[in-house]
Amino acid sequence: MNIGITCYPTYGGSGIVATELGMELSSRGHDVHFITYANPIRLSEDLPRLHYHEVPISDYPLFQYPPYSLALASRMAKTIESEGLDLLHVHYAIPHSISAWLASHILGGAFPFVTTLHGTDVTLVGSDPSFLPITKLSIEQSPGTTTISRYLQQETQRVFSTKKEIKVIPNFVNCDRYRPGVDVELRRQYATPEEKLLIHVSNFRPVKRILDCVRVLARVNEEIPSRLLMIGDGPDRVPAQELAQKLGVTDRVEFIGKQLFVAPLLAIADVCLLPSEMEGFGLAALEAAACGVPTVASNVGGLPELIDNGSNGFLVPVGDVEAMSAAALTLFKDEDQKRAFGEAARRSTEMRYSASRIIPQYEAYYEEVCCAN
Ligand code: GMT
Repeated sequence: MNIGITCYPTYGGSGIVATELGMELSSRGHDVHFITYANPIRLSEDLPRLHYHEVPISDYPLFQYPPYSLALASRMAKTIESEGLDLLHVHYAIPHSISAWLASHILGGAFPFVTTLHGTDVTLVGSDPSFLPITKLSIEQSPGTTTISRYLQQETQRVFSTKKEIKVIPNFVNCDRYRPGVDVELRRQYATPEEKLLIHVSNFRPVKRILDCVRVLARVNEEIPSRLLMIGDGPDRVPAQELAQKLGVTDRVEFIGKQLFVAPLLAIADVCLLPSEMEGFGLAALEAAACGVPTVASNVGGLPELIDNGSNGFLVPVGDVEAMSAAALTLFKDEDQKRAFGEAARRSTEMRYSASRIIPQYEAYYEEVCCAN
């Protein structure tokens, strides 16, 4: 097929899923056209059949807020025509879904597109009164809609009071690129062999509750010498650094910023922490699981669909630092159990969420939406 993909081309989970999906589709023989304001950061340039169409945006002085959604719709319509696209797949509803709907109408109103909802486009931004009506419209008008978990499917129907049929296609991971295997030299940069290593990956937005990661590190370090590796960046980085200072663990928490290749870093960790307030799915936990690293996470959103509490990770109430620390310490104190959890995490990922299992579900859904349109 000839597929157009629109996403946020940055470090957010939805952009990563969209970029990985495009690369998987291209490796399966599809032509994939990214229509975005910048080249997606994880996009590998040496793969065939991948194309990039930048969305130009005018900075005319009248515009206090340049109308990106409209520029995007025009670019989508132009690319559909010039490249002969079969279908558009947009990731994150706002504003991509309404832009796709406009593009379809520019071309007569029958062009097929799929909207994938990822999380905060439903739970935070989409449910904000300033965006709710337009997001509801775009979801209801989307010829195909998917969510990344059963939780988000139900939440979408509840938040937007809609009976719209929504297909669940979960997040996926390439199990060949994300795999277990400790690079001893790399690990030595962040911890000694006697120390335990916690890891966290996110965009450091308040919804991720990264200050809890620092609190957990301080707590477990009282019993077992430990370190915390923080990957990513965002608004809560400085508050987290200040907290580390206040708790006297600055030298035990390392912030290494945004990283292009997280797999080798995940693989050197003992436990991944995901204390989020909410997660549509929890891609970081899935990537850690593929690397054989169990996650201790909040018992929210789509996380219980991915983490089997007490067998491949632990789920604790949101904000319960003591429970999160106790779960990490359980694994730290019993090497055999930690290994068994890591192996179970890898096994369940291969069986349920490997790219080779999930990508065919997208392909089948594209065919279905195109045939129905
Ligand atoms: O939270 C993020 O990392 C960003 C956000 C996004 O939309 O860019 O991620 C969401 O999409 C990911 C990929 O589908 C999911 O795995 C995350 O759970 C989801 N984040 C939230 O719901 C908070």
